[in-house]
Amino acid sequence: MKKSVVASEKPVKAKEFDKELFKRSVEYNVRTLYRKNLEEADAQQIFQAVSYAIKDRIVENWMETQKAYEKEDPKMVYYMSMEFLMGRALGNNLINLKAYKPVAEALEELGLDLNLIEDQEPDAALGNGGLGRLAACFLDSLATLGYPAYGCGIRYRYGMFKQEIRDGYQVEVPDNWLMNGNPFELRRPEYAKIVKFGGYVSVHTDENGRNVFTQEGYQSVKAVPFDFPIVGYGNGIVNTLRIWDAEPVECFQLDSFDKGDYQKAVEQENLARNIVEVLYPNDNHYAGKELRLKQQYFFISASVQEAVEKYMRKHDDIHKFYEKVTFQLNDTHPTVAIAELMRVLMDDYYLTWEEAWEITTKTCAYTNHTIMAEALEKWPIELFSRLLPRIYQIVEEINRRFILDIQQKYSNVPGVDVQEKIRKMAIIYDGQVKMAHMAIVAGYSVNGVARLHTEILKTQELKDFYEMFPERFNNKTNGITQRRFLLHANPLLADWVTAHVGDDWITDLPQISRLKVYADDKKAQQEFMNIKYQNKVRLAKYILEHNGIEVDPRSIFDVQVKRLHEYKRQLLNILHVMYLYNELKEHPELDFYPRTFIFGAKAAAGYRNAKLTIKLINSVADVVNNDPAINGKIKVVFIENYNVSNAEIIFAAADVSEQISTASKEASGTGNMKFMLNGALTLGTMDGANVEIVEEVGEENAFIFGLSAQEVINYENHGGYDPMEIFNNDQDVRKVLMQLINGTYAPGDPELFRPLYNSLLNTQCTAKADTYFILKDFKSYAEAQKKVEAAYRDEDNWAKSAILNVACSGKFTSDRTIQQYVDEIWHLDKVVLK
Ligand code: 8GP
Repeated sequence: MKKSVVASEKPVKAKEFDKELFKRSVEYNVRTLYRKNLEEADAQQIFQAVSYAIKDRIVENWMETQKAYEKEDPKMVYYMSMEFLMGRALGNNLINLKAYKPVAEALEELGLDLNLIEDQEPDAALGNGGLGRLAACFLDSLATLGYPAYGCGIRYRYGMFKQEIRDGYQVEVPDNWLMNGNPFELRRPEYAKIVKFGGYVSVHTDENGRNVFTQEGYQSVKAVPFDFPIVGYGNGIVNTLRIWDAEPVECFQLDSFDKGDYQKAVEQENLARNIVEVLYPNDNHYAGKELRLKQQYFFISASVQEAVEKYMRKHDDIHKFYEKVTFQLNDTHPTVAIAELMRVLMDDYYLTWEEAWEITTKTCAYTNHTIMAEALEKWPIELFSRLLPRIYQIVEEINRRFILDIQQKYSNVPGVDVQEKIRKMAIIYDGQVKMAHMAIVAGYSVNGVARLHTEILKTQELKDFYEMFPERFNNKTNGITQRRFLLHANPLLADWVTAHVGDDWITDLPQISRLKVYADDKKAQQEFMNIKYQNKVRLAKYILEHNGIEVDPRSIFDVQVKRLHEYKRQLLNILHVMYLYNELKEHPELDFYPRTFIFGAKAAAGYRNAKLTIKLINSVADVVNNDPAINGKIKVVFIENYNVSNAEIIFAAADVSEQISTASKEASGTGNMKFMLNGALTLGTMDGANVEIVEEVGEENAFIFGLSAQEVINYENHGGYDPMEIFNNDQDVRKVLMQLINGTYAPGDPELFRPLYNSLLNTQCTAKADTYFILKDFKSYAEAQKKVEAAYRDEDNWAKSAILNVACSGKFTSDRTIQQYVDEIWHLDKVVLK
């Protein structure tokens, strides 16, 4: 680990929380913001007043931190991401200020309930799922560990859509999260930047004989940053998430009317209005929309310009930029940063190509988050070059030089077809710009997000690149912040853990392993199960309020919450529920342990099979939940609008964590870790980070089933497998599949679920069937589910396994992940405020 820099002299962290002062400032804020007193203010107004009071405290630490960074001039990481799925800020800020309990007490003295106040805050849902939430966990860990960092992103006016379920279907409702204003953000117009789109590039030679490239005839947008404080846990550090808003440049000058530029001015205004309007709601899928590329370049250009300017405010030698700055590219979405940095260095700082390349390739590092082919970003040349003409020139040159490198490396290697290498590896090929290739060619580090995922990258997806640049590849298994997902989300369990092993786990999660000695302790087991029960009661109440479904907290809570995607196989889960229901109907005497199957998932708006799966889950719920013949033994619940806030309630209440992706498809998963931390047992495939979870907790404390990644890959390499064989030979499977098309769950429209049926069987043989091996894994899944039931009947042993899951979750803190990024990629120094 690297040395610590001790910066500020002033003690900022030990400041006692002054309850009376806090109460006065809440009252004062209500008065000055709304001209009301506490009794008159409504819940939202109180939320605002409380948040402003907390922000006042944060701002002091924020200034201290930034002053320390200014003084010590440490190296900084810029975490560049299209998505930051932050969730709510108030509760988290209180937790990290170590002020949660005193604030709750102070509010109680004012007759207010902190929980209800927290519920007034809309989620900052500037992300789709795993990738965006990972970015948020990373920011929390960076601040808590005291590493200088900026998050760089977009201030979408509308975040991830709100999901309503109407008649069993998902309906997308705009998420107007800024409607009431955001108390924690700070607008920073003094750091605004101009970002240019379109036009053409003219070249002329200057007096020194240098080629000067100028973009002309372009449209421009003003990027205005909004800063969010990222509070470290109990250390006084406050980092910044900087997200960019778009405004039109002020250019309505009279002479431009005269020149007929009125049209252009209007277009610029529209561009500004559209560019940050909405987050694209696709997870693990690339839609190729022009506006999306505009969004990417917009926030990247602004962030890169700011990073360079900030550096130059303190230094005079741009050549050493990479000593103070590193860019982590969160998937390929921010990859234009590579060409943009080249552009700034060459066009604004007059560096040569070689000088600029040297700096860029020491600055940029890339994380890959998925191997799903449909997620790989490839932009048509026509679009890319029209929108970003100068950037395209630079990408072309990177590509030209890279192809020379390939030729040089492989021309004389026997048995290597150089043309084939170029075809597979070029950045520009077949009319497309391949962003992942650029990220690897220009990045000094390429990492996957779980051990298995990184291995698959090295041996399959990115094999050629690994062969050429083996030293760049490394693994960083994902992690999650225990401060949000245990300390805040599950206060009962958090207190219980602290009572048994002290509170070091809050900043040093591996300490939680000291719980292991309690795994066999009968009293501890009972206490644990009692806490789980209370959390199930809390979730049952949420479900009743939000879904109108009554569930029994004594049943097994079997939960699958995550984005809806075919590879995540929610369909396997619900087909199995249909199978169980058939069993119960045929054998009413069956000794069946009551089970509540809980789903939560948003589907991309244009993803037909995903949306149909939601409808299927709700249709099955309708039938099963209302059939008195099964006596409430199975309940199916689809939780509307799964998001970070309700996730916190859901994880705490889960007994079984469904992590059932087709092996090799889930890069890591992070929900799996949140469940484990809250003492749920994993029912999963050997995929993503499940592999490492099982390694930590032991296979006897999880339920593993299904094909291995290698088996899946082998089938894929041989054209798949034949699901008809299973259909023909397995009566149970056949019955369930027939129920998809005989109206059992859609009496008015028996054909409704035909597309799902076809995706599994494809009787017309027009496309591959069951590409996600649902039928192939069905039996093995059903057997694992039987084991779950048997295991749950032995309550002591279940409690033991659950406690061991909590105790063995230490590896999966994002603090560990970030420390590895720091040690092995970024090489930052800690800043300690004294
Ligand atoms: C996800 C992966 O699917 C998941 O396994 C992993 O845990 C997570 O990233 C964090 O590493 N990928 C995405 O969320 C993703 O590709 N999203 C794109 C739409 C942005």
